[in-house]
Amino acid sequence: MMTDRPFTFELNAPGFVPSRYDNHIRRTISSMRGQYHDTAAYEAMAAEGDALLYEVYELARPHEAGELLHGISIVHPGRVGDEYYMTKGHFHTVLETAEIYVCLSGQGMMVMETPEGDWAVEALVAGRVLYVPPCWAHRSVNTGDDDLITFFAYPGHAGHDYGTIEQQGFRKLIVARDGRPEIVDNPRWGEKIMRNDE
Ligand code: S6P
Ligand code: ZN
Repeated sequence: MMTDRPFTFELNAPGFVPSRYDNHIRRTISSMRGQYHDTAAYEAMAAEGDALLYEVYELARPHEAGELLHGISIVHPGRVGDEYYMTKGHFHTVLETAEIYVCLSGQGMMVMETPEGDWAVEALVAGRVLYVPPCWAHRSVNTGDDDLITFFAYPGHAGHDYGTIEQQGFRKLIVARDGRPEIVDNPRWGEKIMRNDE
């Protein structure tokens, strides 16, 4: 087995962009079709151009158990209708894999749920560490006026299952009510389950 040497990198650049990274992922409005509950607001915004909603800087490591995939996630501030800019969100393909987030800057919320329908929302503020246990899907939501910046690390063999969330979203949405973030039920959640029960 090849043994890598230890390495370091800095997060000193403006906006916490890592001093070294291997992948820079940019997710725009067109990659979020079907994710925002206000479809009219979504279509109006998408028609104006392909706005950048969030970015991820990844350090490439082998996708193997024992490795830790890690990097910086930056969700820009903004809204589609009354819903804040957010990541797609996902379960890990290997469901029993955890993830750790450290909030470096900004204000937001991590929306989480399990396949059994249990849910949790934790506020993200600079200096706060969030442990996402195995089996919890996770989505970062920027509820502030500045970038929401987090450092993340998760097991190399975890993989990403986006499809489950794409089908019905998360159980809870974070929306602006009188200028403040509020947790509300996602009207679309459970549709699939109801159909399956018919
Ligand atoms: C990966 C980890 C983060 C997200 C990033 C973007 O397991 O949770 O790196 O990839 O925050 O979110 P998403 O849902 O588009 O991958
Ligand atoms: Zn993850």
